[in-house]
Amino acid sequence: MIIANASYEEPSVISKERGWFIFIDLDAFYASVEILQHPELKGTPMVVCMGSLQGRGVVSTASYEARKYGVHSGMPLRRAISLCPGLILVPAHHALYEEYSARVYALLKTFSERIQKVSIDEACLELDPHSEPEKMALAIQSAIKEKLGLPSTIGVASNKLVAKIACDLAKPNGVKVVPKGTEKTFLAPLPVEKIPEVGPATVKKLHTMGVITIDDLAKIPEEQLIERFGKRGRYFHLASLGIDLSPLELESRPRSMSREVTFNKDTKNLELLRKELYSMSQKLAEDLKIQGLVAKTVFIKLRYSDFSTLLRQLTLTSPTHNPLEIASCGILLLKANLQKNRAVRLIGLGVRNLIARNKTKKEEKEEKN
Ligand code: TTP
Ligand code: MG
Repeated sequence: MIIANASYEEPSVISKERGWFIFIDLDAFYASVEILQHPELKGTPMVVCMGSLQGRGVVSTASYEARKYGVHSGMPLRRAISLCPGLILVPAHHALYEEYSARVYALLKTFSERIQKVSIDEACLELDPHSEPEKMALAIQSAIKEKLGLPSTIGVASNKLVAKIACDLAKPNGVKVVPKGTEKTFLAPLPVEKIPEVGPATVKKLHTMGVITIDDLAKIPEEQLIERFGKRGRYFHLASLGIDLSPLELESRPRSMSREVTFNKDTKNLELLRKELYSMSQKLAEDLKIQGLVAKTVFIKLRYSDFSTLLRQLTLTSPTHNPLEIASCGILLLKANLQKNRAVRLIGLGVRNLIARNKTKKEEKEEKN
């Protein structure tokens, strides 16, 4: 149980026994996905970048080898190159990162249905109070590595906020458990900027108030923080005590759906590829109808014999769940992108950008009858 300071007045909520929160963040995510595509990059100082490789490009993420030179996300490429001679630059492939993100999410769902996707490479799971969270965290970390080849770090605590901060501290490739009741002492020595939402401007203000560590923050009366920062003041106060009562935001709707087939024998046969797209489009349309969804974006995946993988997508002017429309988009993408002299090992078809479908009047009437 967390003991708040004497002025805190919601004991009934605080004393209610809550479960364990497992916060997962993939390590150097975009870089790790690129390394899976190009294993020769492993162990090198490299960055995944957005924008022009020569001109005004920016670092999306840096491998941990590049971080040793001070290279980090958001840094202009020119600066990164000057800090780290020999830095390898790789252009970003967003559709591929989305795909890996979806695979990680699907894998995590096999551990617990209570899951919140926090960002493209972060998720938080909730376990019941009597589970063994450390064992679970280690099992999750191994599964992500073994099944998908990706390194990750996991923080475990009695709430989301402390679990996230623990995860941050354990990077890379670590697991950090904060035992129940030790949240405040765990946070106390850390710099205030470890609290999410305490950005550079807030840090400056806090520093002028003499607040450097989270313990310093905990000593400032709540009223003073509210006076200075409004509603966020209350959040800062609770955060400094290791309190976060926010529940998981559970997802009610899938982000994407996809189907894929791996051929027994690699193929260059366009007719066969088209046939597979048709059959996958039927299944996808069925899945969409069951969930009452329509899709705005259709994508295909092609994996050639050498395992190089290509993802291409197109966005429709009006969303659909029509199998023929989905198939036509897939075939269009296939024709535009297939390299005819290369044999295909796997083909996939998927939809994303899913929204709830408004039923037609006729369907509503049929449902009522
Ligand atoms: P992060 O989880 O913040 O960073 P990371 O996974 O690369 O490294 P680590 O978690 O080990 O510290 O972000 C996830 C991905 O989001 C990251 O791989 C690239 C992308 N990203 C950007 O494109 N720009 C940014 O400024 C940041 C912070 C991330
Ligand atoms: Mg990450």
